[in-house]
Amino acid sequence: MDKPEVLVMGVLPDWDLAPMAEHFSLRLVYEAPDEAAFLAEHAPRIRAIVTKGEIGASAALMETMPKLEIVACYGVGVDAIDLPYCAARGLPVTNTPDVLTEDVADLGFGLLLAAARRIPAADAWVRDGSWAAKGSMPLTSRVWGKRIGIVGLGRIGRAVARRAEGFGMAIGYSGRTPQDDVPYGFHATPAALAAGVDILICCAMGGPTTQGLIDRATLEALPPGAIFVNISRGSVVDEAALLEALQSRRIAAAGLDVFWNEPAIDPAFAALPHVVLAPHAASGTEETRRAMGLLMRDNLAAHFAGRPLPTEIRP
Ligand code: 8YV
Repeated sequence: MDKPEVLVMGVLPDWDLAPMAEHFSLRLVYEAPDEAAFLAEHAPRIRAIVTKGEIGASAALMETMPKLEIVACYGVGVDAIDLPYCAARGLPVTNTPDVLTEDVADLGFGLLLAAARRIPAADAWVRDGSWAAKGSMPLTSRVWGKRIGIVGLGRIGRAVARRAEGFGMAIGYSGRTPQDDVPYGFHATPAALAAGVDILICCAMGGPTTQGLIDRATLEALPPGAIFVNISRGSVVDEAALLEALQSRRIAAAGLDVFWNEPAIDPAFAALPHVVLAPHAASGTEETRRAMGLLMRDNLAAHFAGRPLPTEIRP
């Protein structure tokens, strides 16, 4: 019997592609010189889409695939997948929660430390001879003991909070509802949260319900000298307002892993020396990417074996 055809939307490591190729005919759209022609050729037979958090799957794409049975996401965030379309068509969608939580929180804290303590600038200070020529680098800003506000206290937000506890920080959060199993202060809106913190970190999921959640009012509510970190989705933040706040130095520093329009991000960010940038890499350790790939493949295997899906999204 022919192997089911699977459309792979974004680059995956060989340790995932090789075992998948044993069971599926893989159609790697990212290798196609002419994407439209490639899709037109293969779409009629595609039975599964494998995609990534930042790539997703549009209704227009899925519409061209009459045999599509499942969308498996290599990532926890499914905001770029048209979930209403999938629900209407009865297509299951799976993601890779939990396995990436701690690494994403690690990078959030890493970006915070790098931005506050100016670690990239410190590195440059040593390399370019400034240390020998000019002496000590300019003073930086403390992290431990500060007030941190977490926008979105889900799995990743909670992992950030656990790290913040270790840094002796006063922890507050905003979200849809107060959570009664945590000792942190709840604020109904990001703006209310922002007014009383030194550091604001965005951990909310992406999608229509959070688009622009961290708006101009939120950024203006931050006290002067605050630090902003984003490890969720660029869409959650009013990026024009963020750039203005950074350019005017109202926000003293930022650590950003996600942006609008990745990877062709607004070049204005690269001109800001007090911003530490990462290329949407928070889950990008070998250990976590192996676990994500395994979970994504487990979901595919379960589907084609008629077994319950390990991590299906419930819209
Ligand atoms: C990406 C992510 O999926 O999990 C998510 O939602 O955004 C990331 O983990 C990852 O970069 C794979 O490309």
